[in-house]
Amino acid sequence: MESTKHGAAAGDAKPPVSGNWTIDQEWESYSAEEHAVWKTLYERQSKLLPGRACDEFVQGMRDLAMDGDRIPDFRRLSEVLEKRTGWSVVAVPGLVPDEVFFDHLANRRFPAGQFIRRPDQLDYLEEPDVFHDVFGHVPMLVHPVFADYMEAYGKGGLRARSLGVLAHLARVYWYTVEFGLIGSGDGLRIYGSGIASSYTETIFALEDPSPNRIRFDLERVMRTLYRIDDFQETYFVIESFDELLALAEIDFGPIYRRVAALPELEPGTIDPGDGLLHRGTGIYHAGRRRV
Ligand code: HBI
Ligand code: FE
Repeated sequence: MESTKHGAAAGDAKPPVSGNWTIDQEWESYSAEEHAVWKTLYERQSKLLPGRACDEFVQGMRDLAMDGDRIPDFRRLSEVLEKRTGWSVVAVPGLVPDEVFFDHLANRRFPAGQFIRRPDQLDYLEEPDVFHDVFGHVPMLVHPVFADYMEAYGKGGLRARSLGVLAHLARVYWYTVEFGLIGSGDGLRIYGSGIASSYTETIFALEDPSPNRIRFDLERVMRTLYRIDDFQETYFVIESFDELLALAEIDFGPIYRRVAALPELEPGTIDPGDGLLHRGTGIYHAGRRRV
């Protein structure tokens, strides 16, 4: 069947999905309203992040030369990335199955949601859209060490899945790639995309007294449950991106076995062995639980 970009009847038809779930971004088909949503989000975050996101993130934004006026064209982002780190950005309809997701990462392709949130969803949605994926994730893929870590995560994901321990590895992804903080000479900075793509969580993660901030420790993180529907109760802090990439050198096999024998930790728990940087007041989530 012919696809049409102009027929009103085809307005909500999704592009065809291929074996690895990629679709055409169909950049020319975004409406003025969709570009306007990007602009609102982009302008808010690009003002907020300098001095809050780590320098590597801000530098990545500059190198990509994203434009506040338009949703970026993945072909252009990929040209920049391919020269820098050999990554590319491919379009997907939304969440894809774990093995598909990992296979893309293992091959240095970042699967980015093609759609953009509606104007009434500016602050929160669960499916990754083009703003979260492109604004939040792609700047760090310009950084060679982080780019290698992401590939290693894809490879590790395929392995973890075959060992039946994906939940443990997914927590590492969550608390690093999505919600990670990093120490700098000037205090804590953001590198996690779930924080960097959210106005309210940017402030909460760095400045609010409520959440715990704890030194990253691999086994500790593997044991820690997380929230997908609200701000995190705990953020884990790395010292450098080399610390992350060093994880790729470790054999996770024995670690998965050790962790399986230990109890899981609730998102807000503080454990006696923690490198506690800030003991959260917990007020934010306590308030939410009462209502
Ligand atoms: N699909 N598009 C997309 N984006 C993700 O971040 C993603 C996914 N599928 C699975 C997944 N993440 C996670 O569940 C894994 O990291 C475990
Ligand atoms: Fe994400």
